[in-house]
Amino acid sequence: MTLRIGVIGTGMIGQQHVERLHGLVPGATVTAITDHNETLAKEVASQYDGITVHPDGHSVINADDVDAIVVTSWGPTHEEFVLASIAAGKHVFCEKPLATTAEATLRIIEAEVAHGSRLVQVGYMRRYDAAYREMKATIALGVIGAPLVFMSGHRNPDVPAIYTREMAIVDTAVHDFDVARWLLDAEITGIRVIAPRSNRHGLDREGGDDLQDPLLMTVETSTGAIIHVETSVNIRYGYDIRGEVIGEDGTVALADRGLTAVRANGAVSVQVPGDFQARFRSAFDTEFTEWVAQVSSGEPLTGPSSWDGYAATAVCAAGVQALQTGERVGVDLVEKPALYA
Ligand code: NAD
Ligand code: ISE
Repeated sequence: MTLRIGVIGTGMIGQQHVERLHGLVPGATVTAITDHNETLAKEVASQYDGITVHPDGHSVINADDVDAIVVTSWGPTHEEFVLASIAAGKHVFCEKPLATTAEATLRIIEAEVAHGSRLVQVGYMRRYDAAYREMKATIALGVIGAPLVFMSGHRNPDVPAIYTREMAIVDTAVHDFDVARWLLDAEITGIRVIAPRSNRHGLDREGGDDLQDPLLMTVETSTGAIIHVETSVNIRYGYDIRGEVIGEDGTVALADRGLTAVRANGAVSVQVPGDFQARFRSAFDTEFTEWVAQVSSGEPLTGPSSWDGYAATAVCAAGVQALQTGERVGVDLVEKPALYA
């Protein structure tokens, strides 16, 4: 059976996911799309056979030729489309964040729990990256002993003018929070945020606010391990995702990414990806391949759940408060429903 997918939001990442789901991922096809910008949606549909443009997200969700939904519109619209998909009894893959407030993510959890089985998956694609998976397997084998510290560096060469100070937490570090919870098998219980003087590239930006960049976050977990997150979003040299878990007997780190290492002129050089697409392309492919296979076969979903979406958003809210106040802010999650055990 081919899974017929409707995509809501055909901007930057929506277009990439349409391409992926309409040819690359086995057993999937895109039948319906929509975007606030109808001209854009029509332009995207015209590049493929068999895709109908719908007037809005609800029309996509309720279309007879749509089995499952992918939400790639702006964050504040996610709650509405995820809730409507659950009401229609259809599987929904929602790009991060699941919703922009913890209260909204809890409404999604409530609706999914009332439905009685998992329908929602959230786009935290790092869990599908081969290097992070090997890191998690290494920890599980006990090679480095119990994990004590996770150092996570999240570096972007630049960010658009619309990027605000808080986005270093809610848009960028949110990936580090999710992957840390998954790697360490722990919940996040508190956060502090400090900043050195700002990178000059984050100041006097044309059409954008001044940024506090980099940010350094100290994040506490339920197991007693500490996570250190560094976001540097104007670092120019490349898109570089660093990660090292320090355990009782050793460490495991993400290796450099280049396919080759050049030794010449007294130096060794390895290429750094230019952007998140280059760094995580195969993680996105794997993420959708596994999601489509699980939805089509009716197997239980194993990807990031509404609970993971809630936990990440709750940490972000605490992180923003910690940035604004300079204080440690605790993260108090509600009791986890059995559906997500
Ligand atoms: P974008 O602005 O390029 O695209 C979003 C599109 O959604 C726009 O074309 C907009 O017109 C459309 N849209 C907004 N509201 C809509 C509505 N109510 N109905 C229909 N269409 C609507 O943004 P983007 O960079 O593609 O990001 C989209 C989402 O993907 C965001 O939530 C973002 O955080 C997430 N994202 C995830 C990753 C990742 O690494 N997993 C990377 C980039 C973006
Ligand atoms: C973007 O929205 C993403 O999700 C990327 O993965 C991240 O690296 C970037 O900082 C965000 O702006």
